[in-house]
Amino acid sequence: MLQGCVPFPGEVAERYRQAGYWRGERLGDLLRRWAEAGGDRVAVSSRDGKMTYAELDATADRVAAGLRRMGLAKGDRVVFQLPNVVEFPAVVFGLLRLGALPIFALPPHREHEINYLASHAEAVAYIASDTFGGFQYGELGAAARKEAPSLQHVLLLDGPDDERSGGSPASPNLHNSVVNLRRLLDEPIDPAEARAAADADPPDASDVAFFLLSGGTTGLPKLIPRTHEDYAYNVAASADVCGLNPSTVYMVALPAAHNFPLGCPGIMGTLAAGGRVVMAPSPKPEDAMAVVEAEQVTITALVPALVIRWLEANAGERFDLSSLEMLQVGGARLAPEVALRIGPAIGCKVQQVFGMAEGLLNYTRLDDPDEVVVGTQGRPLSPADEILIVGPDDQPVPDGEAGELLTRGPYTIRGYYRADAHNAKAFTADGFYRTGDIVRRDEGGNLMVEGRAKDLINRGGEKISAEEIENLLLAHPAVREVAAVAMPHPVLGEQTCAYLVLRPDPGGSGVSPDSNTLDLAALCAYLEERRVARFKWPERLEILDALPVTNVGKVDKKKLRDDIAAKLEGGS
Ligand code: OOB
Repeated sequence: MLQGCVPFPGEVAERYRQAGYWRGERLGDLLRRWAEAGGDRVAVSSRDGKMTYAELDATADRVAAGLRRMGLAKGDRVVFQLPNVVEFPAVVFGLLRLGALPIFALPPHREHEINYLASHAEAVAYIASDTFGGFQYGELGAAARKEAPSLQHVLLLDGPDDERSGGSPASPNLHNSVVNLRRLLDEPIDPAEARAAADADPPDASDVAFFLLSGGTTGLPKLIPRTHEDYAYNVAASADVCGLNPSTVYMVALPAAHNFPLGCPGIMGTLAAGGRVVMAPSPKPEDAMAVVEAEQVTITALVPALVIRWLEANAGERFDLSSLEMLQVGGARLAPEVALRIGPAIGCKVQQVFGMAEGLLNYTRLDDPDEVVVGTQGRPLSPADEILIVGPDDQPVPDGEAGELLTRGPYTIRGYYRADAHNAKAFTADGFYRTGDIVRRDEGGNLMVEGRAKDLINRGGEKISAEEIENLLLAHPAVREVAAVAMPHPVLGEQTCAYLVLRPDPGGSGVSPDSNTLDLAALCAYLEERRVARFKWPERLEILDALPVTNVGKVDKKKLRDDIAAKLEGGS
């Protein structure tokens, strides 16, 4: 097991193997099996191209072989920021075969996040698209290379190529250069040779396969190490519960690197079932619905904010969405009123998914009655998922009452990567993960998410750590105190409101003389200068003389949340 990760205890691992949850499967080998079964069928497509199962398998080998020639090896960490392109699965499976560990960053992440990931994990490579959504990701690679001495390779899909003048990926002087990823994907090398190179030094099924990012409640995002066999189970069980089969056409509308579209059942579950994955360029209603119509999509996953946008865009009337059998909704609270509108407007079934990158997945089932699908967030995927609902004393609350959800199971991590101090708080001594979600359970075992004990803002499914924003804003010379809280938003669910106390005498204390005029635009400019992902920027600023505190002296965030909700309610 990689240093800095917390392994499952030996006897627990043994139990999961005995019970058949873990089958000693490596994700890279699974693709071989799927390719043997699927062959010439299309595995993945986008408006830019497609790959059959056989092509996906062979391309993953070429990527692995090319990366190995560049010097990458088992256990190396790779910051991975590809958007929803048709090459996404091939590059991921290439890394998985090599045993190199992608760290799944999201397209909106900028230098602040990427530099941290590269340094914290001592990544050796950065992989992204050259440009996407008008942004040049090469800049992030170059910046990360300055920040993280470990980072040797920047691979950009369709980007510049330092070696274009005749070199090959085999050339050792590729170190410290920018490489066009396309060259690895298309390298004319013998398939058997590529396969031998891909499989030369395979990882163990119990090894970490990749890192997902946690929404994070502390200053910086935590890395979530998922193993080959835990994720193989996550994917297979999810595909099963969602009834995926060879006629499934799954559209990736959310960022492919997020756990939900990646493996719940998502891309990997669709491939496991022999179906077809369609990469949508964006989740915007017009773009995504045109893809549903053109590709005869049968299932997709959205966050509630996007569902609302689809409904507002009159999805069902403007596009033929009759192929769509099921809409999975998760990542944030789905209001029952919204859930009820989906069937009539879009003509498909709804499945609520309450999941987390750390592991535990809850799904409403395909044959659940309407009141369960509309009114609950489903029940655990696995019979081996252990659920505790506890009060502030960590003792279970009486049946039917709300408390914090703790969980343990065959696909839930036992610790974050390189985070000993945080792990001591985020996990109980006997290995339960403290989800920070306040839930209630009905007699059927279905969970209802009632609130949150953790200090984060859930902006349409994108998680923002309040502490991270507070630390950033505290570094501003005009800011003395700050509290970031969630404010209600009709579509996104929540947005960030920053409450600030300014320094009394900016002039006298040596800070910039205009700092007492601090407004939202100035604050956002400040965060932009620090290259912080835009979704984390506060969308409202409130200036106070002092922050309210509780009787133990902590900032009273509940009071602030109530204050901003009341202001919005009152129209100010
Ligand atoms: C998914 O994963 P993350 O890691 O981005 O966020 C997890 C957190 C949960 O702890 C919970 O606070 C919230 O997001 N959440 C929900 C929810 N699904 C997630 N809150 C209310 N209702 C829901 N249905 O968000 C994620 C991972 C895999 C599948 C689906 C979602």
